[in-house]
Amino acid sequence: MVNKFKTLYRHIIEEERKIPEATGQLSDLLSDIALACKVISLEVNRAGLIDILGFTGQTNIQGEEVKKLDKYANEILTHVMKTSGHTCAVCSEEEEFFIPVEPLYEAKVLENKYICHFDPLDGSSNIDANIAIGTIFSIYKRKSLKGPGTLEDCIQPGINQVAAGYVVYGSSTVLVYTAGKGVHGFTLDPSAGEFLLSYENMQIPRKSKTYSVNEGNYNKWSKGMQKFIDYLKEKDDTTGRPYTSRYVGSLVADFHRNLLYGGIFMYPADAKNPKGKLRLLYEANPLSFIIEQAGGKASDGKNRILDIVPDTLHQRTPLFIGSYDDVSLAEKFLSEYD
Ligand code: P6P
Repeated sequence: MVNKFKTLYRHIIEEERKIPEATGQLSDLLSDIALACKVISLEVNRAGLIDILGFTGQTNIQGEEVKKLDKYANEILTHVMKTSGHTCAVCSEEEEFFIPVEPLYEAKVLENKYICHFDPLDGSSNIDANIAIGTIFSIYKRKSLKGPGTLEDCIQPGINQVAAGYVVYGSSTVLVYTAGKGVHGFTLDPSAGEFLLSYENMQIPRKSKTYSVNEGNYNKWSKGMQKFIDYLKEKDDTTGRPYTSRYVGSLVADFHRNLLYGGIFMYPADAKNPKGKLRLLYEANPLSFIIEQAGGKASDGKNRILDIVPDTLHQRTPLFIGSYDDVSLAEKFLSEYD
Protein backbone atom coordinates (compact mmCIF):
# COMPACT_ATOMS: atom_id res chain seq x y z
CA MET A 1 0.00 0.00 0.00
CA VAL A 2 1.44 3.37 -1.01
CA ASN A 3 1.96 5.58 2.02
CA LYS A 4 0.02 8.80 1.42
CA PHE A 5 2.00 10.58 4.13
CA LYS A 6 2.96 13.78 2.30
CA THR A 7 4.01 16.81 4.34
CA LEU A 8 3.50 20.39 3.22
CA TYR A 9 7.26 20.78 2.87
CA ARG A 10 7.54 17.68 0.65
CA HIS A 11 4.64 18.93 -1.51
CA ILE A 12 6.14 22.43 -1.88
CA ILE A 13 9.53 20.95 -2.87
CA GLU A 14 7.93 18.61 -5.43
CA GLU A 15 6.01 21.53 -6.93
CA GLU A 16 9.20 23.60 -7.00
CA ARG A 17 11.08 20.87 -8.88
CA LYS A 18 8.54 21.23 -11.72
CA ILE A 19 9.76 24.82 -12.29
CA PRO A 20 13.27 24.84 -13.89
CA GLU A 21 14.09 28.41 -12.85
CA ALA A 22 12.93 27.91 -9.25
CA THR A 23 15.63 28.75 -6.69
CA GLY A 24 13.89 27.31 -3.63
CA GLN A 25 13.35 30.73 -2.05
CA LEU A 26 9.57 30.70 -2.41
CA SER A 27 9.48 27.17 -1.00
CA ASP A 28 11.53 28.32 1.96
CA LEU A 29 9.28 31.33 2.56
CA LEU A 30 6.11 29.22 2.39
CA SER A 31 7.62 26.80 4.90
CA ASP A 32 8.47 29.69 7.22
CA ILE A 33 4.86 30.94 7.03
CA ALA A 34 3.60 27.43 7.80
CA LEU A 35 5.88 27.30 10.85
CA ALA A 36 4.51 30.64 12.10
CA CYS A 37 0.95 29.36 11.66
CA LYS A 38 1.73 26.18 13.61
CA VAL A 39 2.85 28.38 16.52
CA ILE A 40 -0.26 30.56 16.21
CA SER A 41 -2.40 27.41 16.13
CA LEU A 42 -0.92 26.32 19.46
CA GLU A 43 -1.87 29.63 21.06
CA VAL A 44 -5.34 29.75 19.45
CA ASN A 45 -6.06 26.27 20.78
CA ARG A 46 -4.73 27.21 24.22
CA ALA A 47 -6.45 30.61 24.33
CA GLY A 48 -9.20 29.29 26.58
CA LEU A 49 -6.66 28.03 29.09
CA ILE A 50 -4.30 30.93 29.55
CA ASP A 51 -4.91 34.59 30.09
CA ILE A 52 -4.39 35.51 26.43
CA LEU A 53 -8.06 36.30 25.81
CA GLY A 54 -9.53 39.73 26.10
CA PHE A 55 -8.50 43.09 24.79
CA THR A 56 -5.06 44.71 24.82
CA GLY A 57 -6.78 48.05 25.19
CA GLN A 58 -5.17 49.10 21.89
CA THR A 59 -6.83 49.66 18.52
CA ASN A 60 -5.40 48.80 15.07
CA ILE A 61 -5.27 50.86 11.85
CA GLN A 62 -8.87 49.84 11.21
CA GLY A 63 -9.93 51.38 14.53
CA GLU A 64 -10.88 47.89 15.79
CA GLU A 65 -10.18 46.70 19.36
CA VAL A 66 -7.08 44.47 19.17
CA LYS A 67 -7.36 41.20 21.09
CA LYS A 68 -4.18 39.71 22.52
CA LEU A 69 -4.18 36.80 20.03
CA ASP A 70 -4.34 39.33 17.18
CA LYS A 71 -1.24 41.02 18.54
CA TYR A 72 0.52 37.71 19.12
CA ALA A 73 -0.22 36.42 15.61
CA ASN A 74 0.90 39.70 14.09
CA GLU A 75 4.19 39.65 15.99
CA ILE A 76 4.95 36.01 15.09
CA LEU A 77 4.24 36.41 11.38
CA THR A 78 6.04 39.75 11.12
CA HIS A 79 9.13 38.34 12.84
CA VAL A 80 9.23 35.15 10.73
CA MET A 81 8.80 36.99 7.46
CA LYS A 82 11.33 39.71 8.32
CA THR A 83 13.99 37.16 9.31
CA SER A 84 13.34 34.70 6.44
CA GLY A 85 15.89 36.47 4.24
CA HIS A 86 13.48 36.29 1.30
CA THR A 87 11.39 39.44 1.83
CA CYS A 88 12.14 43.06 1.07
CA ALA A 89 8.90 44.28 2.66
CA VAL A 90 6.17 42.91 4.92
CA CYS A 91 2.61 44.34 5.11
CA SER A 92 0.24 43.46 7.92
CA GLU A 93 -3.46 44.35 8.08
CA GLU A 94 -2.75 45.30 11.69
CA GLU A 95 -0.01 47.83 10.78
CA GLU A 96 -0.65 51.27 9.30
CA PHE A 97 2.52 51.28 7.16
CA PHE A 98 4.46 48.62 5.28
CA ILE A 99 7.62 47.31 6.98
CA PRO A 100 10.71 47.58 4.72
CA VAL A 101 13.23 44.76 5.25
CA GLU A 102 17.00 45.15 4.74
CA PRO A 103 18.68 42.35 2.73
CA LEU A 104 20.19 39.78 5.09
CA TYR A 105 22.69 38.48 2.53
CA GLU A 106 24.63 41.42 1.11
CA ALA A 107 26.50 39.26 -1.45
CA LYS A 108 23.50 38.15 -3.46
CA VAL A 109 21.39 40.47 -5.62
CA LEU A 110 17.60 39.92 -5.39
CA GLU A 111 18.08 37.57 -2.42
CA ASN A 112 15.18 39.34 -0.68
CA LYS A 113 12.90 39.29 -3.69
CA TYR A 114 9.44 38.82 -2.16
CA ILE A 115 6.73 41.02 -0.67
CA CYS A 116 4.41 39.44 1.87
CA HIS A 117 0.94 40.70 2.83
CA PHE A 118 -1.01 39.07 5.64
CA ASP A 119 -4.08 39.34 7.81
CA PRO A 120 -2.68 37.70 10.95
CA LEU A 121 -5.95 36.66 12.56
CA ASP A 122 -9.08 37.36 10.53
CA GLY A 123 -12.40 37.03 12.30
CA SER A 124 -10.75 37.80 15.62
CA SER A 125 -14.01 39.18 17.05
CA ASN A 126 -15.01 35.49 17.25
CA ILE A 127 -12.00 34.39 19.33
CA ASP A 128 -13.77 34.37 22.71
CA ALA A 129 -16.74 32.49 21.25
CA ASN A 130 -14.46 29.66 20.06
CA ILE A 131 -15.57 30.16 16.45
CA ALA A 132 -13.11 29.29 13.64
CA ILE A 133 -10.73 32.13 12.76
CA GLY A 134 -7.92 32.35 10.24
CA THR A 135 -4.66 33.73 8.86
CA ILE A 136 -4.54 34.91 5.23
CA PHE A 137 -1.28 35.53 3.31
CA SER A 138 -0.27 36.73 -0.13
CA ILE A 139 3.15 36.82 -1.84
CA TYR A 140 4.38 39.01 -4.72
CA LYS A 141 7.75 39.48 -6.40
CA ARG A 142 9.35 42.88 -5.85
CA LYS A 143 9.46 45.42 -8.68
CA SER A 144 12.43 47.41 -7.33
CA LEU A 145 15.87 45.92 -7.96
CA LYS A 146 17.55 45.70 -4.54
CA GLY A 147 17.69 46.95 -0.96
CA PRO A 148 14.61 47.31 1.25
CA GLY A 149 11.25 47.23 -0.53
CA THR A 150 9.26 50.33 -1.50
CA LEU A 151 5.56 51.25 -1.28
CA GLU A 152 5.36 50.65 -5.05
CA ASP A 153 6.55 47.08 -4.41
CA CYS A 154 3.68 46.62 -1.93
CA ILE A 155 0.83 48.06 -3.99
CA GLN A 156 0.45 45.69 -6.95
CA PRO A 157 -2.67 44.23 -8.61
CA GLY A 158 -3.63 40.77 -7.37
CA ILE A 159 -2.85 39.24 -10.76
CA ASN A 160 0.85 39.68 -9.86
CA GLN A 161 0.68 37.28 -6.91
CA VAL A 162 3.09 34.32 -7.04
CA ALA A 163 1.48 32.49 -4.10
CA ALA A 164 -1.40 32.89 -1.64
CA GLY A 165 -2.98 30.90 1.12
CA TYR A 166 -4.86 30.78 4.38
CA VAL A 167 -4.94 28.78 7.59
CA VAL A 168 -8.29 28.07 9.26
CA TYR A 169 -8.01 27.40 13.00
CA GLY A 170 -11.13 25.32 13.56
CA SER A 171 -11.93 21.79 14.77
CA SER A 172 -8.60 21.07 13.09
CA THR A 173 -6.00 23.44 11.68
CA VAL A 174 -5.98 23.39 7.87
CA LEU A 175 -3.59 25.25 5.56
CA VAL A 176 -4.68 25.84 1.95
CA TYR A 177 -2.31 27.39 -0.61
CA THR A 178 -1.69 27.94 -4.28
CA ALA A 179 1.54 28.84 -6.08
CA GLY A 180 -0.27 29.09 -9.40
CA LYS A 181 -0.37 25.31 -10.03
CA GLY A 182 -3.67 24.36 -8.40
CA VAL A 183 -4.99 24.60 -4.84
CA HIS A 184 -3.85 22.16 -2.17
CA GLY A 185 -4.93 21.64 1.45
CA PHE A 186 -3.03 20.26 4.44
CA THR A 187 -4.29 19.28 7.88
CA LEU A 188 -2.07 19.81 10.92
CA ASP A 189 -1.19 16.65 12.84
CA PRO A 190 -0.46 18.20 16.25
CA SER A 191 1.37 15.10 17.49
CA ALA A 192 3.80 15.13 14.55
CA GLY A 193 3.76 18.93 14.25
CA GLU A 194 3.37 18.49 10.49
CA PHE A 195 0.82 19.73 7.94
CA LEU A 196 -0.18 16.58 6.02
CA LEU A 197 -1.72 16.65 2.52
CA SER A 198 -5.47 16.18 2.88
CA TYR A 199 -6.91 17.89 -0.25
CA GLU A 200 -4.99 17.83 -3.57
CA ASN A 201 -6.05 19.97 -6.57
CA MET A 202 -9.15 21.41 -4.89
CA GLN A 203 -11.91 22.49 -7.28
CA ILE A 204 -15.00 24.43 -6.20
CA PRO A 205 -18.35 23.21 -7.66
CA ARG A 206 -19.30 25.47 -10.57
CA LYS A 207 -22.78 26.11 -9.10
CA SER A 208 -23.90 25.78 -5.49
CA LYS A 209 -26.95 25.96 -3.22
CA THR A 210 -25.37 28.05 -0.45
CA TYR A 211 -24.97 31.76 0.04
CA SER A 212 -23.02 33.60 2.76
CA VAL A 213 -23.90 37.22 3.54
CA ASN A 214 -24.81 39.33 6.56
CA GLU A 215 -28.52 39.86 5.90
CA GLY A 216 -28.64 42.36 8.74
CA ASN A 217 -27.34 44.82 6.14
CA TYR A 218 -30.27 44.17 3.73
CA ASN A 219 -31.79 47.63 4.07
CA LYS A 220 -28.42 49.25 3.31
CA TRP A 221 -27.86 47.28 0.10
CA SER A 222 -28.40 48.44 -3.48
CA LYS A 223 -31.58 47.37 -5.29
CA GLY A 224 -29.66 44.81 -7.37
CA MET A 225 -28.21 43.18 -4.25
CA GLN A 226 -31.62 43.03 -2.55
CA LYS A 227 -33.22 41.49 -5.66
CA PHE A 228 -30.42 38.89 -5.93
CA ILE A 229 -30.87 37.70 -2.34
CA ASP A 230 -34.68 37.71 -2.75
CA TYR A 231 -34.19 35.57 -5.89
CA LEU A 232 -32.00 33.03 -4.03
CA LYS A 233 -34.75 32.63 -1.40
CA GLU A 234 -37.59 31.94 -3.86
CA LYS A 235 -38.72 28.32 -4.36
CA ASP A 236 -37.86 26.92 -7.78
CA ASP A 237 -36.80 23.28 -8.08
CA THR A 238 -35.38 23.67 -11.60
CA THR A 239 -32.69 26.08 -10.34
CA GLY A 240 -32.18 24.43 -6.94
CA ARG A 241 -33.76 27.27 -5.02
CA PRO A 242 -34.20 28.30 -2.25
CA TYR A 243 -30.46 28.36 -1.44
CA THR A 244 -29.26 27.58 2.06
CA SER A 245 -27.89 30.48 4.12
CA ARG A 246 -24.61 29.89 5.95
CA TYR A 247 -22.79 32.82 7.57
CA VAL A 248 -20.17 32.34 10.30
CA GLY A 249 -19.02 35.95 10.41
CA SER A 250 -15.46 34.69 9.96
CA LEU A 251 -14.34 35.11 6.34
CA VAL A 252 -11.85 32.25 6.31
CA ALA A 253 -14.39 29.80 7.78
CA ASP A 254 -17.10 30.81 5.28
CA PHE A 255 -14.63 30.75 2.39
CA HIS A 256 -13.20 27.34 3.31
CA ARG A 257 -16.66 25.74 3.55
CA ASN A 258 -17.65 27.20 0.19
CA LEU A 259 -14.40 26.01 -1.42
CA LEU A 260 -15.10 22.46 -0.24
CA TYR A 261 -18.84 22.23 -0.94
CA GLY A 262 -19.64 25.15 -3.24
CA GLY A 263 -21.14 28.49 -2.34
CA ILE A 264 -20.98 32.22 -2.82
CA PHE A 265 -19.67 34.60 -0.15
CA MET A 266 -20.68 38.25 -0.45
CA TYR A 267 -19.68 41.40 1.35
CA PRO A 268 -21.17 44.07 -0.95
CA ALA A 269 -20.90 47.82 -0.76
CA ASP A 270 -23.68 49.30 1.36
CA ALA A 271 -24.83 52.66 2.67
CA LYS A 272 -22.43 52.37 5.65
CA ASN A 273 -19.49 50.85 3.71
CA PRO A 274 -19.60 52.40 0.19
CA LYS A 275 -16.36 50.56 -0.69
CA GLY A 276 -17.35 47.38 1.13
CA LYS A 277 -15.77 46.24 4.41
CA LEU A 278 -13.09 43.75 3.37
CA ARG A 279 -9.51 44.72 2.40
CA LEU A 280 -8.32 44.28 -1.15
CA LEU A 281 -4.68 43.42 -0.41
CA TYR A 282 -5.04 41.37 2.78
CA GLU A 283 -8.28 39.45 2.14
CA ALA A 284 -9.79 39.78 -1.33
CA ASN A 285 -6.64 39.32 -3.46
CA PRO A 286 -5.25 36.13 -1.81
CA LEU A 287 -8.66 34.45 -1.64
CA SER A 288 -9.40 35.49 -5.24
CA PHE A 289 -6.12 33.95 -6.47
CA ILE A 290 -7.09 30.73 -4.68
CA ILE A 291 -10.67 30.65 -5.93
CA GLU A 292 -9.67 31.23 -9.57
CA GLN A 293 -7.08 28.44 -9.29
CA ALA A 294 -9.91 26.25 -7.95
CA GLY A 295 -12.21 27.08 -10.91
CA GLY A 296 -14.29 29.72 -9.15
CA LYS A 297 -14.73 33.46 -9.62
CA ALA A 298 -14.15 36.64 -7.62
CA SER A 299 -15.32 40.18 -8.39
CA ASP A 300 -16.35 43.42 -6.74
CA GLY A 301 -19.77 42.91 -8.31
CA LYS A 302 -18.55 44.15 -11.66
CA ASN A 303 -14.76 43.94 -12.04
CA ARG A 304 -12.43 40.95 -11.57
CA ILE A 305 -10.78 41.40 -8.14
CA LEU A 306 -7.32 40.38 -9.42
CA ASP A 307 -7.38 43.15 -12.05
CA ILE A 308 -7.99 45.97 -9.55
CA VAL A 309 -4.96 48.29 -9.36
CA PRO A 310 -4.70 49.36 -5.69
CA ASP A 311 -4.26 53.02 -4.67
CA THR A 312 -3.53 52.45 -0.97
CA LEU A 313 -2.39 49.60 1.28
CA HIS A 314 -5.62 49.35 3.29
CA GLN A 315 -8.19 50.05 0.64
CA ARG A 316 -11.45 48.14 0.87
CA THR A 317 -13.47 46.44 -1.85
CA PRO A 318 -16.88 44.85 -2.24
CA LEU A 319 -16.36 41.09 -2.58
CA PHE A 320 -18.38 38.40 -4.40
CA ILE A 321 -16.40 35.15 -4.35
CA GLY A 322 -17.08 31.44 -4.82
CA SER A 323 -18.83 29.16 -7.34
CA TYR A 324 -18.40 30.55 -10.84
CA ASP A 325 -22.05 30.51 -11.95
CA ASP A 326 -23.30 32.00 -8.66
CA VAL A 327 -20.88 34.94 -8.82
CA SER A 328 -21.77 35.52 -12.48
CA LEU A 329 -25.49 35.55 -11.55
CA ALA A 330 -24.87 38.09 -8.77
CA GLU A 331 -23.03 40.33 -11.25
CA LYS A 332 -25.99 40.03 -13.64
CA PHE A 333 -28.45 41.22 -10.98
CA LEU A 334 -26.22 44.16 -10.02
CA SER A 335 -25.73 45.22 -13.65
CA GLU A 336 -29.46 44.90 -14.37
CA TYR A 337 -30.85 46.74 -11.33
CA ASP A 338 -28.11 49.11 -10.06
P1 P6P B 1 -19.87 41.58 9.64
C1 P6P B 1 -14.39 39.70 10.57
O1 P6P B 1 -14.38 40.92 11.31
C2 P6P B 1 -14.48 40.08 9.10
O2 P6P B 1 -13.40 40.87 8.71
C3 P6P B 1 -14.54 38.82 8.25
O3 P6P B 1 -13.80 37.77 8.79
C4 P6P B 1 -16.03 38.51 8.21
O4 P6P B 1 -16.41 37.83 7.04
C5 P6P B 1 -16.66 39.90 8.25
O5 P6P B 1 -15.70 40.78 8.86
C6 P6P B 1 -17.92 39.93 9.07
O6 P6P B 1 -18.42 41.25 9.01
O7 P6P B 1 -20.12 43.04 9.29
O8 P6P B 1 -20.86 40.66 8.95
O9 P6P B 1 -19.75 41.31 11.11
